[in-house]
Amino acid sequence: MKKYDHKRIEGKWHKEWEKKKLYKISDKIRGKKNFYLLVEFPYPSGNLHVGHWYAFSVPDILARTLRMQGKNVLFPIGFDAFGLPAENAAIKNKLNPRKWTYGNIDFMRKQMRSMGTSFDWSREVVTYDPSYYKWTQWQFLQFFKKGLAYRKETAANWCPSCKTVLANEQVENGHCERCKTEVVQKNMLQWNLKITDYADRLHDDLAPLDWPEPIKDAQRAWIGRSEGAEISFQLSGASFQDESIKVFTTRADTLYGVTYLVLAPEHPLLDQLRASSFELLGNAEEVKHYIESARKKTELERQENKEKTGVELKGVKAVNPATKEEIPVWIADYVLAGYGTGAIMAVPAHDERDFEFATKFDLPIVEVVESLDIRTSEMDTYTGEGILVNSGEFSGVETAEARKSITKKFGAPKKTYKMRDWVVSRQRYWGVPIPIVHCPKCGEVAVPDKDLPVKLPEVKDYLPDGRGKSPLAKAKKWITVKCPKCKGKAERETDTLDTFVDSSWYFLRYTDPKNKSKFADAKKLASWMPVDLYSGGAEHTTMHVLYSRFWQKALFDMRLVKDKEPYTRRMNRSLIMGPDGQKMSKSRGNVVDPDAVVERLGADTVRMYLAFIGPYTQVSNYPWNPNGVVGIRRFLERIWRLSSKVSTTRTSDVLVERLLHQTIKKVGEDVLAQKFNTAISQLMVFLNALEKSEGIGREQWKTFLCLLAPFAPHISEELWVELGNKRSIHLEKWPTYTDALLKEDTITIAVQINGKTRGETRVPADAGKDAALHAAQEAVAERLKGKQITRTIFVPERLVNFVISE
Ligand code: ANZ
Ligand code: ZN
Repeated sequence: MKKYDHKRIEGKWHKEWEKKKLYKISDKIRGKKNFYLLVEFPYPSGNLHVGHWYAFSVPDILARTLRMQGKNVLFPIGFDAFGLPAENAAIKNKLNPRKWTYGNIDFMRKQMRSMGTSFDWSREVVTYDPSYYKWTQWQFLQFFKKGLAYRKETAANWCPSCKTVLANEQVENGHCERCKTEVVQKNMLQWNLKITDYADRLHDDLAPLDWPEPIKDAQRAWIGRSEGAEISFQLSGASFQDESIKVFTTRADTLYGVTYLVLAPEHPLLDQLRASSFELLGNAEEVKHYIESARKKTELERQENKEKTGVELKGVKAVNPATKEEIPVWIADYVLAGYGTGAIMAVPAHDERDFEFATKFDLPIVEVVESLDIRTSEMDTYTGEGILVNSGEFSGVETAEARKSITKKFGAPKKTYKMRDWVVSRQRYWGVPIPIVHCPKCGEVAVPDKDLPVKLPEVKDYLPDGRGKSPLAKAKKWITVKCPKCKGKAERETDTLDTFVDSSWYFLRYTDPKNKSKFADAKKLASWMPVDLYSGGAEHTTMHVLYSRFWQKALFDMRLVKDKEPYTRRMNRSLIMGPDGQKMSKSRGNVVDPDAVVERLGADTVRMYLAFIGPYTQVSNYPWNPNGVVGIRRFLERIWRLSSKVSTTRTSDVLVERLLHQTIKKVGEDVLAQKFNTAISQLMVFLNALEKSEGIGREQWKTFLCLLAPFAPHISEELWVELGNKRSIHLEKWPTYTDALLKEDTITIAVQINGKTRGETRVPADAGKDAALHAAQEAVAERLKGKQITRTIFVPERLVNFVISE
């Protein structure tokens, strides 16, 4: 017997499959249903890590199984090649991002082929390819024309030392992660997408989706819909009479308990004051100073539970519309400018933050809600529901009811969202140029379709610019254009698009990747969309999955796609940790290099080990276990050796035959449920039985190889061909099982006397009641001797209980 030489086998089959275009698919195959299995495309980091193997080779088991089960499966791959992660890595390696990315993709393609995944490479999509980003730009312009893309002053994280805008993720406790300088908030003109227009639909359309609840909950939390009321407070005092302050509250029922208002330091009223009448304030200097210091903090810091700070706007008073009393107006940074109206009504008796603030600054506290639960302690703030007190005509009314009636009388119902519009402009080089021309006469003008794509020019200096402008701003020749409208002298937009824009529609392009006249043909979209199953990382639950749902809905409204939702199902996968149970990282030295393991043990072993490591979609952390990998390798070697035991005559071992049918059923069902680990356990149980059996029938062996094929595509193909088969095992049909053969033919029945188990007996599975009772009586004959059976209880296939008189 030849030895199991994984290198020879795997190399051979990769070439063979590619030559035969085994995984190239058509959009329609008669008699077959389409299934779209999507995995998140990687960014070209340069080297495949175990996480990539886990992300691609395990879902490949599902793709292969579905194909064998008669589905026409789209299982595509590509590269998310633009964007900050790629650009930062390139800069770190002192390479032009273009060079760096191209090189990495070539390398990664080779590595990915070594996994033996059944991707249809002819549909590869690469986001930096002009034939792709032409359509990213085109779609952006559709958003622009519909008013869904707009440019506006937006607060951004600005590092005064690096002189660049930072993403939220690059700010650590208010400091730049690179130079440790304090980050400030700076208003900059930025392109935004109006995702907030879709907040309600993004929230409401989750309910009917068959997704795991935690994923839906995470999206709902991100959208952060809050239902409450807007209430206006008139200002008083000579110079502020015409002004009012609007607040957002979820507790309109507490209006009689409002003892002061608080504005965010960035509230527009303050800008207004600054322009005209700042000196009317009794403490203008103090206020200015406070506003400055608040500006230096990030939003996160301001929300942290630190000691509250704030200053009163001396000389300004507001009127509580319910009590008609004059109350003070403060500014404090625990109130955020971007949420609600940027102003709150403070109810220190029933809100903890307000209570803390009121106690610190000695502001009045008026109780207006009494708990109905007598166990509630009378200390501090009561934030629950109850009955109104001290609330004029509303005293005695329950809070829920009062919320409605007080809102009606003094304000208006209002929904607010935590989600903000999506800032998509980046002052960076490595991205899709925003296809807009700025004309001094016509303003923002869309680049005409015929001039798309606006190609990213090659530049020498691609490093982020000190003034917070994209390096493209220095490509003078590229910038200068004629205005498409008036033909006057104009300039191109120099910001590029956030990579999350590129990845918001890549799954649409897979359906028709080569189309030159549309982003995808409607027929092709119809044959594949929506995605049947989207498998990805938990870190993309909110941003990417939410952005792409928004994108899809916007395209839907423009009648460019037919589905309101892009993904029928979304599943998150678990994480592979280093052997020490910690996240793999170079600094910890616990990174497992998949290439080395593949070299030593083979791709089939690595794939199958990862599938075996634990439930795939449970979102837990599994440490890489070197012994576990070797265990799988041994399993494959046992299979290899067993092939020499195969005989042409079918074995008569009915036990093996029955187990085989049980295995077909279980493996099939488990794979569809993405329980790859238990499917493999079943294959192991079956292999044990095969090893013990006298001979192995050829048909049984063939069936077993078919079950193994999705998990270990190379070794199964090799053993398959060795049997004399001419056609690839991966074109075989999934084996079917016979129900009748699944049943155990004898079963064990417990025998009880007066409810206590006294023995057991085996009877044929199809034995009737009489036969079972007879066998049971025999099993406990000794104990029944001379006793009177008064009653017999029979639970089919489980037990017999004899009730006797003592
Ligand atoms: C009065 C009140 C009384 C409130 C009470 C709560 C309890 P969610 O559920 O997160 O939407 N709020 C409103 N705008 C704010 C802002 N820009 N920055 C900080 N806080 C803000 O929270 C809504 C509540 O958060 C609102 O209801 C408001 O305080 C506060 F017993 O109004 B409430
Ligand atoms: Zn013009």
